[in-house]
Amino acid sequence: MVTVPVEEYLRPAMMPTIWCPGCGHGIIMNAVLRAIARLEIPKDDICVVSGIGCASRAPGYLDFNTLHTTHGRALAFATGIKVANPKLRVIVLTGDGDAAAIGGNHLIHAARRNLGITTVCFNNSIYGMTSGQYSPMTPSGRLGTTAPYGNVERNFDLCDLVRACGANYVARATTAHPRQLSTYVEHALTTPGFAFVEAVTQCPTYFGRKNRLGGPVELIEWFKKNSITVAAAAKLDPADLAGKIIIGEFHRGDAPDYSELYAKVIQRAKEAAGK
Ligand SMILES: Cc1ncc(C[n+]2csc(CCOP(=O)(O)OP(=O)(O)O)c2C)c(N)n1
Ligand code: SF4
Repeated sequence: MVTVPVEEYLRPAMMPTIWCPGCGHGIIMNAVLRAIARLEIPKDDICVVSGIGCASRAPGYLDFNTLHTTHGRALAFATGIKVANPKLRVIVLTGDGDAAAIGGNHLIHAARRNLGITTVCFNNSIYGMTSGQYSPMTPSGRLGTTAPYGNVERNFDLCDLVRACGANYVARATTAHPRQLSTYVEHALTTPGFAFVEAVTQCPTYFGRKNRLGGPVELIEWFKKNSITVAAAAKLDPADLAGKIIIGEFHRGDAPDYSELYAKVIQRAKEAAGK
């Protein structure tokens, strides 16, 4: 196995992390760093943006240009950064609450614009930082602080949503599949346009405990047992997919990147002004 050093991307002064023992967020952060290391992207070319939440603490530990913004608005800040400086590799690290609840509007429009931002959504199916309220990614029937008798809402399929909105790259893996996850982040970083990776992860402190699913090991085992590849899922009846986590690459398109189109607008404006 080839070892990829990621220490140079960390800020030791910010350690230890705020994450609970067994939280999956560190696995995702590691997968992102390994993808960056394999691509040998210079640190100064990267800008990592987050909102608020346990997941959104990740950029604080990373030695790139980083922005820890407001809850739900990571993609709004990232959009401004990318439009102002299209040469930057802009990466958004966000939670399922941050991206799909308060930030849902920004997510659909970022995907619709197909602006070249790589978004990694740390989906632990709950609001971790604020003690376990249900999120738009909490599966129906599951328990949360605000759903003590079971969540009656249906959860989004975030990959379906983002794909339908027009993103060029959409994939999902879990913390039980860290290498696959890292490969998908690498593909996301090398696909022009909006790229989205859903990383299904464990929150043993709230989701695991409230739903009596056990600790981190049991949750990872549960991901392994209940994951099914896109190819295998395509052969099954939708009813047989209830409760399953479909993993794999859902879409790789080549629709024009917003920055490309916007550069042409700038050119046309300059020509019209005789510059
Ligand atoms: C405008 C605003 N509303 C609500 C909050 C409270 N808040 C902080 S983090 C959070 C949810 C975080 O959940 P998620 O994004 O899923 O990340 P996790 O903590 O689970 O990793 C909420 C509701 C806030 N900080 N700002
Ligand atoms: S509360 Fe959950 S998501 Fe937050 S650090 Fe702890 S285990 Fe991770």
